[in-house]
Amino acid sequence: MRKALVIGNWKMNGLQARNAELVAAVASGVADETFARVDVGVCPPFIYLQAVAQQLDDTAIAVGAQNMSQHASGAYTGEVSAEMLVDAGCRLVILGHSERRSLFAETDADVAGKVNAALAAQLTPVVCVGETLQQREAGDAESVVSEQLLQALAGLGAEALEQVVVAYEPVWAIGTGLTASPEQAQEIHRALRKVLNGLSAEAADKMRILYGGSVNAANADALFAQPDIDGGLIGGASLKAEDFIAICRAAA
Ligand code: G2H
Repeated sequence: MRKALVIGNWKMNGLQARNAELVAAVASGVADETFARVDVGVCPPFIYLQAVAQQLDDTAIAVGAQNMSQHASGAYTGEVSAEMLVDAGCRLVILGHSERRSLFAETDADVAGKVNAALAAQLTPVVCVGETLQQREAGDAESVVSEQLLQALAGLGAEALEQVVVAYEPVWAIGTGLTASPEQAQEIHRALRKVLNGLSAEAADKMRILYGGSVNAANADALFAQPDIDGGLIGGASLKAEDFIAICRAAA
């Protein structure tokens, strides 16, 4: 059985005082036994990673970054390496989020390079894939996300694959209030599991595939009830402790 995982992607939101409040509320909200059945993570902006990691030091909540460089070190102004993230207390890193792909021109090859760099530093990569509305309407959703996944994971063996988390985030559902129906999401999750199965049957069964895209306290239960949905990557709703805790409870 795969253990559920819920990760908050704060995107470019929050300042120190607000972060400290949010983190304290989430930490106390997910402290009881029910939540032992779900892994929880939060991904603040780079500059706050260390402070949040320190605040969560004595909890089970993992801290992650929203992006990183594929390079180990050197003349890459403005970039942050996997090793630096680990040094700051991170255990996770979101890679290939559609906002990175569309706003910052990240390619599948960039994502693959980052996945390898993250694994080499023992960081858990959370690899995002998702189709645009246009691609879905053309009937290409499954082939688009399958290809993104294959490219991101190219060359990885079973042992490495088991360290990877996949997140299906339909671009048309991100921050729009539109959510894929549980059935639509399950259909793509099943297809992604099949792709993983083609890479390693053993790993595919263990790998967690999260759903992301306007998940909230009201729709989380039905999404997480689907057999191939192993939790969520939560944007807007992760900025409100009460909502994020409710979503974690739905996954537990
Ligand atoms: C998708 C998601 C979190 P939201 O980007 O990664 O954001 O829940 O706001 O749609």
